[in-house]
Amino acid sequence: MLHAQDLGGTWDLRGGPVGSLPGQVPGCVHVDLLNDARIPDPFHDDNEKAVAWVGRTDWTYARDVTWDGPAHERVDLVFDGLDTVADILLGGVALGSTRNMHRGYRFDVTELLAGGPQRLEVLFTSAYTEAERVRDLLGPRPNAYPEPFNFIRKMACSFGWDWGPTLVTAGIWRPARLEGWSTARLATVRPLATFGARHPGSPPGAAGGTGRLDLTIGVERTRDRDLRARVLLDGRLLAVIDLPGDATNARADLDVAGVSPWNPRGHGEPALYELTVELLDGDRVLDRWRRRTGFRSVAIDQAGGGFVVHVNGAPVLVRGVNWIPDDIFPSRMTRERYERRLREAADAGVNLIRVWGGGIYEDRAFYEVCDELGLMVWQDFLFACADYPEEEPLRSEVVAEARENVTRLAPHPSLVTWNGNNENLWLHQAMGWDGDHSWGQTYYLSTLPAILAELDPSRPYQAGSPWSGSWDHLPNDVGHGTFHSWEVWNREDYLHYRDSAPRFVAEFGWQAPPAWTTLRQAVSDDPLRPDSPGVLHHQKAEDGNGKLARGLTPHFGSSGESVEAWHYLTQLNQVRAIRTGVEHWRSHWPHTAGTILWQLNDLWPVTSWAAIDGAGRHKPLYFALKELYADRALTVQPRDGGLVVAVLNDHPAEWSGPLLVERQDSGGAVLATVTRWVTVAPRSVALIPVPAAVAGFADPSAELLVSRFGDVRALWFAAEDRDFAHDDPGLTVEVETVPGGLDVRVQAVGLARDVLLQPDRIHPGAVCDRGFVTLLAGESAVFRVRAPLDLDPGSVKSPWVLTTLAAVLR
Ligand code: BMA
Repeated sequence: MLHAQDLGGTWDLRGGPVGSLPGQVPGCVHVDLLNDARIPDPFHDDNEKAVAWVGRTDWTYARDVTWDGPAHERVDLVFDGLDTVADILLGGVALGSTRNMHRGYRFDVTELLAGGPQRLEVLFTSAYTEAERVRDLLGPRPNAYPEPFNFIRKMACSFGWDWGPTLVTAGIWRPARLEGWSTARLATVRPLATFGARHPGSPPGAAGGTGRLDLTIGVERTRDRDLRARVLLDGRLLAVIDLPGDATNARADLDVAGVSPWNPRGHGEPALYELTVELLDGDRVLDRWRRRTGFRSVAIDQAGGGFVVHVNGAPVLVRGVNWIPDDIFPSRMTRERYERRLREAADAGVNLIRVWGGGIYEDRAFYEVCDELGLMVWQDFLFACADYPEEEPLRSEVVAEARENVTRLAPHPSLVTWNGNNENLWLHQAMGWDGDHSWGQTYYLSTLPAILAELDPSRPYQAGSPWSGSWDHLPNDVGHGTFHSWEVWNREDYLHYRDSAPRFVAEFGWQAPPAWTTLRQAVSDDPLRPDSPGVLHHQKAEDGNGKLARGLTPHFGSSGESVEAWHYLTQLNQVRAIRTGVEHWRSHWPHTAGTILWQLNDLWPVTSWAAIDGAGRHKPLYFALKELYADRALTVQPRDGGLVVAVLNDHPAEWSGPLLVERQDSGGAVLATVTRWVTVAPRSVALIPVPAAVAGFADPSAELLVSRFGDVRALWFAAEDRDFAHDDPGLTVEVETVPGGLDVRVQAVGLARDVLLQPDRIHPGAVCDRGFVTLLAGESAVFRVRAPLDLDPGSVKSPWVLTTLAAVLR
């Protein structure tokens, strides 16, 4: 049986001016330097600049290795990931060189280790050296940022992005081990599991159906011999596959009766099965591979320019978020962190995560948690915002990396679609990045589709995001395929989200600063201002603060008297913007078949489009997402010169009941009212016109529409906040100490708009269960504040803990 010996732990790290220090495997130099107090925290103030030398330095990780396992015909040295440019030496003998972070490497070290312990050295050359060498060799290529990330196969955003620092690290970022084996080992196992797919149109979605398992096995041998592979599903024998003589490949296409489908969230259970493949020599198990997989079929219906994801034959409204690496040093990620972040997404109503192309192919744990949670994954191939050369030495790296990751991720039912790149087709066209150079088009339109046709025909592929399906239309065409909505944030106002109904919105976003404590802990500016140096250093977007300020003016008239007011208003504006977009687009389902928010998470403390900040704190947007991405939601929308109530029912059951629409004044007096019985079919939207008598505001500065259906409600204001009379809502606040924290009951006499409780201002470890809450006259709400230690009930009265819009604007 194959025997693995982990090489993780403490190695010797050397490089540059620092001499020697402990280096962790898996890990990276920045984290090692930080742990050994050799560099300041690069997340703090502008220390990012002070540590820039680390990325331009060469580093060596070394240790002694001995094979401690049982005697075997072969011993391999295996790296699951090296970041990035490395020469590997064992006992002074060169094993090979690497230049791709997104691949694994394996070296036969049988003879070198036969004689006892040897020194293993991994010599990293600065990624800049290699990227600049390749750039000099192939000639420059345009890209969106002034760093050479498109000349090296390394996480692009480690070179900085419009939400991220430039921290170009190096290291053995994924596990390393020795593997001893004899006769043969399983080199690849590639299961493509679909549900009811043998006859297209056969019953979808139902339990107890037939799955199909298209299984390909690759073996590496030391000797020719008749072998077999035994395939089990949850312990049930599915097949025995022969690998006669010198065969290194085998394939089986199996019907699997009596399985339940894997379904995305909101569409049934995500059934998973344990798939085991055992490589046998007679009755002896040589190697064993085990993963959980699931049976589901995926298609994207692009008829008429649309982009509707179908899983198991049923259309799925995509409520998505874009995912960036959750840590600028991805070797720091743990299964627990993935689990926490992905559960947060699921709890917010998200059903799809897009792994963005400037990051990484994530760890197995990421996809396993998505499998379990029923979160669909859209995986970009790793190209973003640039022209990418198609020549060597990059081309063969791209091919190798794609083949390896398509194979590695094949078992995961959560992975529903592959995407060629982020914005490269669009930017090349829209920016006029012409010139006499290769730029990546061949990868997206031919290389990658050919690899998928061979290795994974079970999943749909799009050449890019955005992409209209062909060059017949511009890549970012609202009428065809995927659309990235960025003009609204960059140049317009968020009300312009309503100007069009794209077929699928794969990116859109609005910035806001992180939680107050996250900002305060990252930036020591005194006084802290929206434009003080540290705050600006933690704002990476071009003219980001200008856009934030210009975004506030049409709605609030000012950008806040104080940094606290700015912080409150920009967070509120982020919520208003995203609410405007999502509610508008959801009201156009199925024409607009989904939205993918830019972005769920951050990888350091920064002002960005994220819903969860770099310290893991929830911005108010996170809580708004729960409403926007709920199965059932209500919104008032302008349509054809009037108003409609859009009843959004992304639920398998019909939704019916009385729809009440009232016009009230801010004191709660009902000025006009209408009630109508409404029935909304499953997975659909009903648009109910609001009669002019109700929709006709007499005094927009003091009136609002309140519509109620089931247990949800929607508010509509005819005036912008700058023109609204923000009277004192007359709040009463009662604080009760309860196990684990405080329950804060807030009661309003009059309309209290956008009440916000910022728990981190009570204690850095405190959390709250809601973001902005608007109370109508006479209403109350309870904010549940929880913390790992006892909280002082009096702290709720501290400045800016509990705030209303009226208090900020008056
Ligand atoms: C798109 C994304 C990212 C970027 C975001 C915000 O370009 O794909 O590259 O961070 O917009 O500008």
